[in-house]
Amino acid sequence: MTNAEPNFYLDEELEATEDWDDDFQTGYADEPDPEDLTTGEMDLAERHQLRRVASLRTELEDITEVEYRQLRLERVVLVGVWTDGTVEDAENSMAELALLAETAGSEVLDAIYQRRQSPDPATYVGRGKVEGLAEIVKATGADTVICDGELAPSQLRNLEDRLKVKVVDRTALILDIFAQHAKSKEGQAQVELAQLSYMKQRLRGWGGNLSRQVGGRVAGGAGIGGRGPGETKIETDRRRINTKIAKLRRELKEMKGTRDTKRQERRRNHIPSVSIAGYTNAGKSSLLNRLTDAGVLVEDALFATLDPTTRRTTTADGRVYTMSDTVGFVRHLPHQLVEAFRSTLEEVADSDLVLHVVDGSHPDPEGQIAAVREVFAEIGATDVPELVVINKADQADPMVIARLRQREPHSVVVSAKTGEGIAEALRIVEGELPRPGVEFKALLPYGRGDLINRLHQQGEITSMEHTGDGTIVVGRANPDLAGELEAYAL
Ligand SMILES: Nc1nc2c(ncn2[C@@H]2O[C@H](COP(=O)(O)OP(=O)(O)OP(=O)(O)O)[C@@H](O)[C@H]2O)c(=O)[nH]1
Ligand SMILES: [Mg+2]
Repeated sequence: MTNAEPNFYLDEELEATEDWDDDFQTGYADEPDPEDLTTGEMDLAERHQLRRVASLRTELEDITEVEYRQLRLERVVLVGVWTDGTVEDAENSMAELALLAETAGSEVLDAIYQRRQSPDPATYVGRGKVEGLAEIVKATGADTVICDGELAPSQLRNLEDRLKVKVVDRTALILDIFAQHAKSKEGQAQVELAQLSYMKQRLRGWGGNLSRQVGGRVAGGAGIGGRGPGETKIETDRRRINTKIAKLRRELKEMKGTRDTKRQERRRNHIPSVSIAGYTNAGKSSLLNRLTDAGVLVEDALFATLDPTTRRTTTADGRVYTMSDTVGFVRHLPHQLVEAFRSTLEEVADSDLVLHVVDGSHPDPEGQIAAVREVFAEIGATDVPELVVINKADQADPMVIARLRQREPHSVVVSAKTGEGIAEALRIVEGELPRPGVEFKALLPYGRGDLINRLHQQGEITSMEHTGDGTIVVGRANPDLAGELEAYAL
């Protein structure tokens, strides 16, 4: 796998956003024929294409770029500190870090972890272990070390000094994936805001660290976590970061305004909303596609979806509601991201029902459920009714499914791949949509077919009888509609 175009150079970022009012999407030489593909397939094709283009770019500005381009193909060694839990927990955590690294475009050469009470304040792994780590780095020819946690700037610096390669933490890695995957203007602004707040906290920390700026194999700017500013101009950079952060916040606020308007409109029309949430790669987008024919991007990669997609759909009896797919969660989701994505995540908190998708074939589905619920708590979504959707039943161990069913009685087992359980899931969802609040009985003249239509879409019709004077309808409606029916009440 190759890395995408490094996408975070401060100077470029600051300039690139000057003309943000223009369309962000740029064309590519050989785009797939849009006629033949769903939006999701197009996104996927575009994403793969973007990567390929980045790595195959041939024009060189000067000779030093030859070396520089090789650096982008990151060859990484993973390092973890295992403080509590079982050996499996530690291995799962490292396996996830490896997936994250691969999603970012790196090649994982080796992974090691150490059991310790807590990470070493100076060097993350124990000081005595740094030597051994340096040997592994040398033997494998790695150019980057990724630590499984959020490291203090001094820890990163100390490790870099001793290992002589670039060292990044899990937070920087996740930010990097988000940066590669952000597609909409809002998504890009959110990721950039998160990156800038991460960098701002670290400007001082990188101050004395030449390797971030020049020299050796760790030339400035390349690859994961290297998208920060150099050590020079730190003060000006800090000022520019602050200005940029303020600008992004303003822009995000405007974008949120547009979304709020749409949401209010939905509220006014009493259209119930269902959110699909869950751990990254659980199958949320696949489920949305299954449930609504949405045709959104599905990829075996972490954080494939960053931009929320909302689809309008109807129940078997014709009631309209919306279903939205959104960004996936992960253990220790960097708080800068939760903050930056808050307005997107608030939609989950604001919905009438959350479908919490969990990958039943994952080694630790319970751990994923717990991690997702932590984020629910952070975004104020704990009061929203939740249906646990145990996905990937086609490849999950039946014993694990039974265990999950027992722990999570309010759940349904499905396979978005084969369609198993989907009808049942829809039935439960429809049953849990909020019911219109007002009961009514009315005699509608034949000229008011419009009211009957609206009752089908927004209300609930219990019985309907055609008489000589009109149609007698009994059912439930929302206050607005019930008000309009008042004139014909029986
Ligand atoms: N075997 C099997 N694979 C599935 C099923 N549902 C989804 N997948 C696969 O799981 C991977 C992730 O699916 P997505 O729908 O992209 O997952 P997501 O939760 O939207 O992931 P992110 O957007 O990255 O957070 C893809 O390779 C899907 O084909 C299922 O029921 N069975
Ligand atoms: Mg998705």
